[in-house]
Amino acid sequence: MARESTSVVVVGAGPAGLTVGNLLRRCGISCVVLERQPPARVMGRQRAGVVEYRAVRMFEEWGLADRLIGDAPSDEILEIRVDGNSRLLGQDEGNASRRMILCPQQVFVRRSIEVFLAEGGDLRFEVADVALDGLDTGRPAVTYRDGAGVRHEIDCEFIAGCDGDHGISRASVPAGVLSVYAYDHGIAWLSVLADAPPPQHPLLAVSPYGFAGHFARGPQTSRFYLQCGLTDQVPDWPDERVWQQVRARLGAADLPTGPITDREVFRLRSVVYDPMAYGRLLLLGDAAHIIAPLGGKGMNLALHDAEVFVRAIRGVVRDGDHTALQSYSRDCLRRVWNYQEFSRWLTETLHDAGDDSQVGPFRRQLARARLDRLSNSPSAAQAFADLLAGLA
Ligand code: FAS
Repeated sequence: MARESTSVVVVGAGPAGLTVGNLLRRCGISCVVLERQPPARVMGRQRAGVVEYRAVRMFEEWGLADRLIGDAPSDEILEIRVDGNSRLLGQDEGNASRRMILCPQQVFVRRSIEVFLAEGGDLRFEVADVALDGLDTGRPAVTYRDGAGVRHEIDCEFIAGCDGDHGISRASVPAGVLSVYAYDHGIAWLSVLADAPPPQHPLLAVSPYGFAGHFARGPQTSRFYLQCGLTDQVPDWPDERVWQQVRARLGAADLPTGPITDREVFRLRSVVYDPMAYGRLLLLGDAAHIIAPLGGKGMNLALHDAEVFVRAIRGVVRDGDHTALQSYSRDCLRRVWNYQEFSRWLTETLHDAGDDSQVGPFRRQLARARLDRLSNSPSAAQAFADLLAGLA
């Protein structure tokens, strides 16, 4: 058993874990990042696509924006298309431009790894059998087996559980400690990745055929989301049906298509675990919460948690001040619930306003009134823009 010490062990090298690693290094606090997958798998995961304005500002403050998201395209417009009629939501001229960066998650993760390693970061891929011990002591330890089968033990001051929804961190918290707030939106989506030209702006479409979304995931790559039946499976959606429905729902009969490289059906669900900490283990990102994709907040919540975590650890390790550590969970959950409410509001509005077969005409009219308010009321539009930017 190889034994070593560090200040923080980070379990998981996704957006949360890598941002923790990069910010800790900026604070001069030692850490080891453990990742169970090989580099290619981690850097190839195509998921989120937007770094919200708040996170952009965060990376600017930490001196990392140029290297992580510097040359990625940006936008401050979101297009909502109702029965083929476009409404552009964004900043009015009176506001400083608050641009969201259209940076595919896999690009962000790859650059985060490059920055971390270039600055001497300790990132270990393909680890196995990670186990967390002594969480309720002042000196927890993480054990794992490396690619050569050698067992390692790292004792540390804190563990950052950044290993996603199916990781070992949350599973290491004793039963009964965490309150679980789970919600099934009663909606299923077909998610399609295609080598097709991206939209001019992130696009959300309401139609009698159901919801559709169209997002950039690279210069020639698009992510499409299509509301589908709750019992649908991928075989129910051959290419021809995908493109026929995408064109009908976007109101774009001549939308250019392309080879579909990935497709999956999933149910929209949300879950929050409270508190986001147990002893010296703090949970971050998808290990602590899952949010529906509308609003583009999943990865951005992980980035927010990472900064709150690092500020808390810096307080303890550098200044002996535990104040931020004690409020870590409360400080993260305040934003988590605010974003959960925004994502649920947007999900309900964009689905009720279209295919009302499940919710009925009264809820359909309510949803359409909400969309009209976004277009006709400057204060409603501003509140929406603030949430989209991560400033509310
Ligand atoms: P991640 O899941 O990204 O990373 C966890 C890491 O931990 C992984 O690399 C994993 O291999 C590793 N790990 C797991 N167990 C381990 C163990 N025992 N030991 C060591 N390592 C371990 N969000 C948006 O904002 N917009 C979107 O459009 C969007 N689309 C999505 C589409 C899909 C299909 C999915 C699944 C998610 C989507 N998300 C979206 C949400 C997604 O981006 C997450 O919020 C984000 O990846 C969270 O980052 P992390 O918390 O770092 O977790």
